[in-house]
Amino acid sequence: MFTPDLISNMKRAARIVVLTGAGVSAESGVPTFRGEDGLWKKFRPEELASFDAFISNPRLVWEWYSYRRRLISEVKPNPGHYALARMEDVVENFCLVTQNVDGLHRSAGSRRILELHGNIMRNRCMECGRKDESADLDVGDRLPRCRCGGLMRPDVVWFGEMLPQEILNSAFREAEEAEVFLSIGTSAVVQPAASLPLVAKRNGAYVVEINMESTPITSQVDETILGKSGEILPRLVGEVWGIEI
Ligand code: BV8
Ligand code: ZN
Repeated sequence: MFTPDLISNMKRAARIVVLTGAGVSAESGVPTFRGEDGLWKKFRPEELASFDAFISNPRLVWEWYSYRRRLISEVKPNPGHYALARMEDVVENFCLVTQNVDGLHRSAGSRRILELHGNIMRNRCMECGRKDESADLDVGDRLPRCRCGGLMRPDVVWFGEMLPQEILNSAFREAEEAEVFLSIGTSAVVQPAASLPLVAKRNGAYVVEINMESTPITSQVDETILGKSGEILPRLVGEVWGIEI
């Protein structure tokens, strides 16, 4: 299933960086964004995952996030998440950069995680910036407010918003120093996350894409393995490090 190049590069690598997207959570039952059952099929990103959408209709946006929070609260990590958590145990320098906001990597035991787009279960005050990790799943008949009176928003990065600078800088530094870079379950269209595999490639990393379909970076990576991450990743850690998931 895996090329000798992939196996030897993974075995030898002291620094492995992984970028994940919604595809890694698909087998847990979390709908992806752009796939057949994708979230964006029902709603358009500009209508919901944007600051303007929130300002013009906070209740609609809050209901969309509550729907997603409830869905995510009922799902579990899948073997792909667990395989990445075990990879971190055996690789000297490992970093997991995720675009996902569902928190499933942490639930699966991953530790060194850079959440590029925030976390859907956390609220942030629009006035004072206070963060609240214990956000309610459902939005009640009154929109959530901070003790300062400010309106709370989901602590995620919307389109047109800057990613958290510190986290983004770390992600680029990790990509520059990676010996092996895995891009998993992402359509590689959202920037700046989608440029990370190419930064790794430009700096000499062996770059492998694991996805259900080819993407805009497929022609620029060393290898693309088409298939489900929940099946491929356990087989990969099994073959490289003898890990049983
Ligand atoms: C920014 C959080 C700088 C919220 C998300 C025009 C106007 C405004 C902005 C732009 C513009 N043109 C370009 C931009 C930049 C924009 C962008 O990239 N747009 C794209 C769509 C063209 N980016 C931004 O706005 C970013 N900020 O640039 O700031 C700036 C600031 C001010 C002014 C100018 C510039 C912010 C981007 C972050 C947006 N927030 N999410 C929320 O979740 O509600 S993005 C959203 O997409 C998720 O985070 C998601 O992770 C991310 C990427 O999608 P994927 O994860 O790849 O998911 P997708 O469904 O697309 O693909 C899944 C893949 O998995 C598929 O390929 C499928 O085949 C595969 N798959 C499915 N099942 C499996 C599988 N693979 C393996 N196994 C399986 N089982
Ligand atoms: Zn506040």
